[in-house]
Amino acid sequence: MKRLLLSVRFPAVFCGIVVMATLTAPPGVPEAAAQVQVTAGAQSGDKGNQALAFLPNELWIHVGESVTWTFATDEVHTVTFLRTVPAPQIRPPIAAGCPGTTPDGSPETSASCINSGALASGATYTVQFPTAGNFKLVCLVHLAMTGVVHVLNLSETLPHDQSFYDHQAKRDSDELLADGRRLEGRGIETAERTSENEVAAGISEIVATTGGGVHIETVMRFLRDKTVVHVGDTVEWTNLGPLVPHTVTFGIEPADPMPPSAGVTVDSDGTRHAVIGSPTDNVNSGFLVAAPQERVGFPQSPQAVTRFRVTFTSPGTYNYICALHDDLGMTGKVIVLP
Ligand SMILES: [Cu+2]
Repeated sequence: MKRLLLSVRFPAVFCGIVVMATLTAPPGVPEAAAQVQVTAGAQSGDKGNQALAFLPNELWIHVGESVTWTFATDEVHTVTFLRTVPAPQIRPPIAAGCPGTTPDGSPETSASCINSGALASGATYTVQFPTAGNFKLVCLVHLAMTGVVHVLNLSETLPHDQSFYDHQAKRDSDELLADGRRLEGRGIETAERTSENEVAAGISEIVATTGGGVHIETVMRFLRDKTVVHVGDTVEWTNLGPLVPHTVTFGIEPADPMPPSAGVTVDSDGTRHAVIGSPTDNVNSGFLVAAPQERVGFPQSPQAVTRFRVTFTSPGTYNYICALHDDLGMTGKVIVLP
């Protein structure tokens, strides 16, 4: 994968939850502005199972307090508060930011955008909240990875403390990663039932949470990562989940993996199709992903491409990657026998 930004690369450890002691100031001494510590993302030991989630994704703090997110995974995320005043900002592409990034510790005011940029592997980002209100949080990398920060006036009582958030983050991440293991099992079972020529290119699901947010759990793997066929056979890849795009890329990874490479045609059922004659051919499926679905008041979504077919015309070993997730181990091979 081509990193969108050069984030500081810490050792690839799963950072888990940072526990912060709550200090009570002695009488007469003003308390330091309190700070809540939470996490963006969780992953399995092999990185293949990714919870695309703010953990937890609903927080209550007082005016003047701040929230620090630790980016716990090898997969990148952003902490982004798009501008909402005077009108909601159009969601920008990740490369544009909103625009660019804002410094660590920036204040969220609704009138300008806050954006950490794409971070991973133990990096942290803090946002201050000087005014009361409800502030929606998004990740610019992952559609539907959202959360909310409720900022209350000092006269109101906070419903939860840091230890509650620590427990909730642990529970959410355990549940999501368990869902991921179940999804992976389902993908492998499906592969065992279907023909050798069919490969799941990733599998994912959306889980609704409180506060109007959602979590996404995704398996960044080709389920059946080794396929054995004969010359003249066609292999078909299908992305089995929503929202998380994948590619099937042979040869040199293109600078922009979103569009299909030259020579990729479209079958009558809308599936993209390529013919490969040599293990050195450069062929890219382009993004395979289901379209965001319908919303009242918006134009109908176009039918999206979730499948890719390749017909192999000569024997050999054909290695391929997902151009987005190969650094998480999303790779595969097709062995073509005479
Ligand atoms: Cu992928």
